[in-house]
Amino acid sequence: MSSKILIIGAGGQIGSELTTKLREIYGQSNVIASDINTRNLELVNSGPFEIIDAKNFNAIKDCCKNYEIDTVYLMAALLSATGEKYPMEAWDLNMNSLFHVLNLAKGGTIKKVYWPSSIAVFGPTTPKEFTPQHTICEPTTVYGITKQVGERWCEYYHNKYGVDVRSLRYPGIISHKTMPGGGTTDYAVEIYHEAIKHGKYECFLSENTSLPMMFMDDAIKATIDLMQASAEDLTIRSSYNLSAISFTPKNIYESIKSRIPEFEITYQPDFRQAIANSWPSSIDDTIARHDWSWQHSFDLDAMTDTMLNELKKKYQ
Ligand code: AKB
Repeated sequence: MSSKILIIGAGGQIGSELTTKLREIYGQSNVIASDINTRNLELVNSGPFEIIDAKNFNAIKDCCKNYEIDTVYLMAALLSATGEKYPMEAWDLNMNSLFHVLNLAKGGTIKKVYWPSSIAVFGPTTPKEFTPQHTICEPTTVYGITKQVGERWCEYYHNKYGVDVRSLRYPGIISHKTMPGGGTTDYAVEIYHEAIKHGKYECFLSENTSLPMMFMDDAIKATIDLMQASAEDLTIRSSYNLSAISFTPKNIYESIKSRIPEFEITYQPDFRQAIANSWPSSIDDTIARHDWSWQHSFDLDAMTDTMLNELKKKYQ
């Protein structure tokens, strides 16, 4: 299992927990974390760290050469809500960083690439329930457009140049360790923090907005399982549908309230409601379950138990 790994965007919500897990598996010195900032001190101090702007091809290339990297996880991206505020920046970062890494793989500098896609590739014309792997994808957000186009390029680089690129369409990811930044599904993390800190939460989505979600431990497991799967088993080189749970703000509120009876919620939908309305409610991930035996572990109540227990410790 010898591998030299570079994580670009290691300071982000998924990147930081992925780095910790990969360092556990492959050894600290074999996993190089990189980001444009050094705010996450745990990350910076727990193994090799490089300041890298994901838009800078030469910085990525030099790092790959210096450390003899064979595998890159490209986790840097502007998410759905931020992308609507800064469309050109989202296009620039999300697309150019992907081309940099795919071109390094095409040129033989690296052997394997992981790139996250999202349920944001779907749009209002996509079937909403149990959304299939192959279906109408007409995204209406800049973020969704970058992910849809990125998927096409991943498949193209695989078919045309033999690049071993692997990808998952993440739903909203919930964690007690790291905060998300700039997404539409962020409410499902904020709500737990506010429940513990203030006993109330004002939700920016309406109470019956159902979205696909996943606990972080499942997301990290899925990512590593996919990367460790043998190439012959993989039938999707654009991005795999991936699913665990679906719930509404009302469902998560009730799950928290059954453990914190005084918890209260109000609803004040903002511009993110339109984004949420354009996404599916649930996802059919049969192909991932078949190809590389994907299975999730956390349902809503198991997630609520873990989130509340861990956050109570954190805030005490
Ligand atoms: C977002 O809300 O933008 C992300 C995503 C679903 O990709 N969490």
